[in-house]
Amino acid sequence: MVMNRLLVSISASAAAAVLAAAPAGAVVSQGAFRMGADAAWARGIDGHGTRVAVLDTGFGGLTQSIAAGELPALAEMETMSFDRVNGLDGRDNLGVPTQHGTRMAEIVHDVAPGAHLVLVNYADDDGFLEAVGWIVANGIPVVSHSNSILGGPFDGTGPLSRAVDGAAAHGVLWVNSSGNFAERHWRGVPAATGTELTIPFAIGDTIAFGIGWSTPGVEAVLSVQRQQPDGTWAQVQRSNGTRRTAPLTLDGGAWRLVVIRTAGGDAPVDVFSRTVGFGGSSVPDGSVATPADAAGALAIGAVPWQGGEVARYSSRGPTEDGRAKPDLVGPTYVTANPLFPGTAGTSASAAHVAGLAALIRDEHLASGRPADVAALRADIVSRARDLGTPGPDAASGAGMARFDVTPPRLTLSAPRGGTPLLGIRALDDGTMASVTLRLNGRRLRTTPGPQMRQRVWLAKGRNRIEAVGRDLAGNEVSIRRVLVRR
Ligand SMILES: [Ca+2]
Ligand SMILES: [Ca+2]
Repeated sequence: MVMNRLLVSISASAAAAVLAAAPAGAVVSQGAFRMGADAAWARGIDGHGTRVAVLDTGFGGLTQSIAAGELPALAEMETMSFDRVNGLDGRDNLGVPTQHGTRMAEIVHDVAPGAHLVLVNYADDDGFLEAVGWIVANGIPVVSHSNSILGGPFDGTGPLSRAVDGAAAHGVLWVNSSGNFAERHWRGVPAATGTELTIPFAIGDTIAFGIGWSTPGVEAVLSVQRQQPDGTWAQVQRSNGTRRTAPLTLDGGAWRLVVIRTAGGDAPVDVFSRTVGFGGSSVPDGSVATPADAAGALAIGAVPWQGGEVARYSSRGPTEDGRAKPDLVGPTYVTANPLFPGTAGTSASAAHVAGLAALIRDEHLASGRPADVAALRADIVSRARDLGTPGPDAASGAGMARFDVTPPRLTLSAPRGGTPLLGIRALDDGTMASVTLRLNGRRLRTTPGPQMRQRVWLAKGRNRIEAVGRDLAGNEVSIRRVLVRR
């Protein structure tokens, strides 16, 4: 759940256009508009009546976020902590104070401002299982969980993934980040004598690894080794019963990671790294971690909100047992709180989709449609916009999550004359991305926003005019007109 606070490199005008649409008092994530959540708000659908549990390791910075108007008052939220040492503030997977949960809650709140937020945190596997039980017992219908646990198997059969399946069977729509591990994952057959992975370690790196396999009878361990003055390698750490290594900060020596098969025959294992990339040893396929690997989890990959390309780091399917994951992708690299621009990773994407789930549940309840997990999942997946090749793929699943599936309505005005001033105007419940004008098949101009006025020079005879409008959620419409110049 590494949260990158990268600076956003969007154009100032695009940012201004999106941020201008935000309600007063708080900045709203660009991802909300990219999903066309504003098309829901325009119809009074804001997630009210739905409790969303934001499950995380820690909620540092909560007071400041509430004071800034980025989250509702504490009295309007619920909180529950299963971290008996640090309470709701919590610590991240490496034991460091974290505001990750607060950032995620802000995103859910931006997308579904009417949803009732329940902030829940945990510190370890037992705490996670307790939290799942508490969420089920409290009948909370949507969970936003942006964390990955790196002890395998990664085939949906581990205890944490089974717990998520149980929650789903009890009516919880569990939205989970698929993980940021496409470049921090290795899959291969380790030797009994040990297979070294080439990791570009650096002084000061804090490292933590996990391993898993599905083949019965196989056992394998991770060995973190440091080179000795005489050139030999000594083991400093070994993966424990949870198939993970404890966080370790590297000093200036030479370090390596070795995967050792200790039982069973040749069989593939998956190795995940919490922090550092695997360089030339990285294997993007199969990099979806736990509990996103659970059948009951809606696993979410990452696409920067302005574009249509899956982020390089976004974990890819399939799972160890060959199931397709992620289920879909959501927007990331957003600003939901102006003090934290560029909140990135599949974490942010999953929080957006959890907010979307609250909107869609609200819509289902308001219109008398079924709002059970299967109905909501089916609706969310069916609305996704395919990215790239049609059909699900290992990087983007069913495509980009969105609420708005309605194309804009376009009007084209064309006064008579040889050089008419054409007017294009688009109406949409969501936010318009652009309008484009084509003349005789050639693109004349594309402008951001909902309208354009453009003088065109018409050739003698028939001139084919085409206006295309596209909203931020990717819905497109075009209208055509033939203008004759005598
Ligand atoms: Ca916000
Ligand atoms: Ca639309």
